[in-house]
Amino acid sequence: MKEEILQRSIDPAAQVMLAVAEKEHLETAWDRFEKQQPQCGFGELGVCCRHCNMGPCRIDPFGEGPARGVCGATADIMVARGLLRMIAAGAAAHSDHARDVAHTLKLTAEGKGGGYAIKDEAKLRRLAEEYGIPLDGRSTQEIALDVAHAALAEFGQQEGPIRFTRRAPARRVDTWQKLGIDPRGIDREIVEIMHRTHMGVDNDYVNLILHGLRASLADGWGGSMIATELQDVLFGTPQPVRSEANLGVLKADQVNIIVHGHEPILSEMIVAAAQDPELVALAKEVGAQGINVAGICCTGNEVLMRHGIPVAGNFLQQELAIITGAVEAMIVDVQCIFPALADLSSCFHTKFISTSPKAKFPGATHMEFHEETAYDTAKAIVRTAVENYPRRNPARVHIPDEKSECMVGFSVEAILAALGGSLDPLLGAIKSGAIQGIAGVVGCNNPKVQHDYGHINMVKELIRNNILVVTTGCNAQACAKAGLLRPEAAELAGDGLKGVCQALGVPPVLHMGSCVDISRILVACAAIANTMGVDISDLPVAGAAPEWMSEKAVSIGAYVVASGIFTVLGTVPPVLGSSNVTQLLTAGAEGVVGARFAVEPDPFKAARLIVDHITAKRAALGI
Ligand code: NFS
Ligand code: SF4
Repeated sequence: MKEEILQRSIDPAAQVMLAVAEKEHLETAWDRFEKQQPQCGFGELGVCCRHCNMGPCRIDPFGEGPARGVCGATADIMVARGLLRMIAAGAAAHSDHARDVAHTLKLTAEGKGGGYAIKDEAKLRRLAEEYGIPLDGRSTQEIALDVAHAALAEFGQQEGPIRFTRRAPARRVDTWQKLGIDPRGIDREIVEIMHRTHMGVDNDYVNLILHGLRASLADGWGGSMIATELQDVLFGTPQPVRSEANLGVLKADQVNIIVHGHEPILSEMIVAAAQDPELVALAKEVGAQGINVAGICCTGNEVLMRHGIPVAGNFLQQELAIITGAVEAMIVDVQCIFPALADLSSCFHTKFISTSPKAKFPGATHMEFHEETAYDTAKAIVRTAVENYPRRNPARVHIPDEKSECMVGFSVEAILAALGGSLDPLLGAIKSGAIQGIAGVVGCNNPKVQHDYGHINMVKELIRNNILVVTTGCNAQACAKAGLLRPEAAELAGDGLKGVCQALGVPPVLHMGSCVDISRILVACAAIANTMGVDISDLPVAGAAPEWMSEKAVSIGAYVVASGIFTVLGTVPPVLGSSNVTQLLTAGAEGVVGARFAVEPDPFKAARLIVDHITAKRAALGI
């Protein structure tokens, strides 16, 4: 294998496919990344602004050229405003996803949901209680309708707190209130970012960043948490289940369908339709042995956790999946989908099918998906894939052998069940030192760094140091591919963590779901802090996003830090052009919200930062 390919990814399946891509002259994100070099230095530092048409303006980071934009905006202002707009986009993405889930719950409660049902009634009732919705003598449908309305109301709410923020310890809420960052309605906070970052509005970088934290909290404890909770109600709360991950899950003799994107509203129905006897029979008629659904990105995580549907790969493998030549349809909804997939799939028989009215792709086949007719549309989409099977060219099929087993589905409910119904055994293990602490390692891939290298090395290093890792998103898929989500991976952990995992029969790395499910990590941290009678910022916990790329990751990082959790980023955010903003995020924030960011591209050094942080937090707690 060529060194250049080995440098692009540590994943053997990705390496095989990159070699095929090169041989067949197919362009991937890595090639386009190279063509972008050198990337714009102003953009990298965050010191360019296009917020009005007196610009674009930029600031000379070397202090020789202009120090202010036409309006007088400084580097501090540009960097802070740019960061806030990233938070706005990320929070909007998660929260608009949540809105669709709440809408689906509403339609289902009204009997208009085209095939959806309420799968976790107990959770629905718990949520209803939290919202103060009466339960006695009422039908599931009535309760569900009230919960859906209550959730939907939180988007446009003008005053008063977002319900689930009150799951946080009282001291945390108190901090938010004192800082004026206790979020109001979700949409309101996002709109206020757009207002404040308009030309000539908020020009105090501290005031800007504080509002960015407020909007991010509306994502983490609002939009994302609503998405997670209502998805559990509709599709079931994940429980441990075994599956497989990596491109080797594609099958040479079956119709392969990839679901890629984010909202299980679509992928759940595709999974169901792929099991429809009529379509399975059709697959046999066209010469296939069956229909194989596999996931990429977070919608893949959703159906992996709830149905054991295998994962074909993470973010940077979306093109590689098509290059296997064995994919009949790549079905997408929203977020993290390369527009490049249209051209690439046209080099194969693969149908690239878009489904969301919010996300169209030139060159894609658009089969619009609406909740009311969900199952019928899902069937039509799966039928298109099946009918495409005879067009596959077997001479161009390259499915790599690589795949790994995984155990996934560790919702907070599932973790509690594994612990025998109470957090006490976990707290005991933390107090005894068998488990030193907990790290949430999450986030994307990014061609700026070797694919999966940061994810895997950081996670291995942490478990070796007896730090339990909880994971979501594309990190979770990296871990699945690398075999770290198997109970046997406990062998790679330090003795303490290994003992706990072996006693419970769980992996040292717990897959908690998709990126909106980082809300599950918040819920777990809040529950631990409440049980111990401390704030989240007192806990021996940390967060990390070793290969992040998305604006959603910026919102996540912001709400994790604003929740009191030290967070290490592996790729550099566009803030270094302002030493004041950089200083605030990586140091000053500690005195404000009890946590800060660090940036460390080397996963070994980053893991060390986390180990040291956890050691210090343990000492402060006297454990
Ligand atoms: Ni999260 Fe999950 Fe992956 Fe990054 Fe995209 S899929 S929502 S944004 S790339 S982890
Ligand atoms: Fe330039 Fe100010 Fe307009 Fe930004 S807002 S483009 S810095 S004049």
